[in-house]
Amino acid sequence: MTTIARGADIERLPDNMPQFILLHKQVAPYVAHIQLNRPDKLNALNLELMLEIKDALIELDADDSVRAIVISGNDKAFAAGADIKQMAGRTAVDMLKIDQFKTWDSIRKTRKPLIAAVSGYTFGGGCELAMICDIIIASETAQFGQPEINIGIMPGAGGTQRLTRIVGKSKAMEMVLGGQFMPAEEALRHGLVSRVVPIEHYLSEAVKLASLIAEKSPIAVQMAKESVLKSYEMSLQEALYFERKNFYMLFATEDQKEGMTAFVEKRKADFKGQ
Ligand code: DAK
Repeated sequence: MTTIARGADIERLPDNMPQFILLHKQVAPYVAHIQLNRPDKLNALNLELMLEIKDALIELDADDSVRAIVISGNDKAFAAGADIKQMAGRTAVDMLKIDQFKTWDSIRKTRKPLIAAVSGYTFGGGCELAMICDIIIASETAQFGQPEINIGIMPGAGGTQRLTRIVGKSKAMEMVLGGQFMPAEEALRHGLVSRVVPIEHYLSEAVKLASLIAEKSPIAVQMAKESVLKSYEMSLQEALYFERKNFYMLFATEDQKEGMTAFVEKRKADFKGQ
C-alpha cells in the first residue's frame, strides 16, 4: 500500500522528468501519492522540487482517476524548509524575478483534497507546504516550526498568516519570533494537525483517509473544500452565501441523485463525478 515507486505514470512527464519527488498515481484506488524525495538534504525545498510538486499537482488535478492526493516526505523529515543554500546569495530583485509565489499559488489552487502525511522536521517552507494541505496527519515524531527568524528572514509563504489563524497569536509569535518548535502532540492540541499516530502508521493512515474521501462524490468534495477554505478569506456573511451557492449547485449533479437514491435503496452509492 505504501510502497512508493517510480511507476509508468512518471514517464508521462517527459519534458519535466521529476528528480526530487516520487509520484505514484494509484497508491490506492483513486488516491495518488507525491513523496518529497531529497532525503540527504532533509527534503529542503529547492526551486526544482517545488516546480515538480506544482507540475504533478496540475496533472493529478486534471486526472479523473485521482480523487485525493497524499503528500509526504520521509520518517525523518517532511521538509526542513526552503533550500537555504539556494537562497543564500539571492537579492530581493532575484527573488522578485524568480517569483516563486507563482509556484506556491498554483499548489494552493489544487482543487482536489490534499492530505499531508508528516513526520520529523516540518520547518519553514515545509510547515507552510503542510499548512496549504487540507488535512495534516502527523507521526508522533513530527515537529513543526517557522525558524526563518534564525537565518535573518521571516516566513513568506503563508507562515505568519495560516499558522496564526490556526494556533492563535501568542503561540504563533513564539514560533515566528522565537523560532520555537512545536511537537506533534502540541500541534494536535492547537488544531494544526487532525491526528497524531505512531510513526509506522502516519502514511498508511493518510492513504486510508484519502481513500475514504475518494469514495465520496468528487464534485461534492471539491465544492466542500472550496467552501471550507473560504472561511479563511471572507466575512461570515459572504462565506455563508458562497457555501449556499455551492450547496445549490450540487443538486445539479448526477452524484447527488445517485447519493440520495442509494440511501433510499439501502445500498452503497457509486459516484461517477458527474
Ligand atoms: N536548506 C538547505 N539544506 C538543508 C536545509 C535547508 N533548509 N535543512 C537541512 N539541510 C541539509 C543540511 O545542510 C545537510 O546537508 P549537508 O551538509 O549534509 O550537505 C543535510 O540537510 C542534513 O542536515 P543537518 O546536518 O543540519 O541535520 P541535523 O539533523 O543536524 O539538523 C535541522 C536538522 C532540521 C535542525 C537542521 O538541518 C536545520 O536547522 N535546518 C534548517 C531549518 C530552517 O532554518 N528552515 C527554514 C528555512 S527558510 C518562499 C517560500 C518559502 C520560503 C521562502 C521563500 N517564497 C515563495 C518566495 C521558506 C523559507 C524557509 O523555509
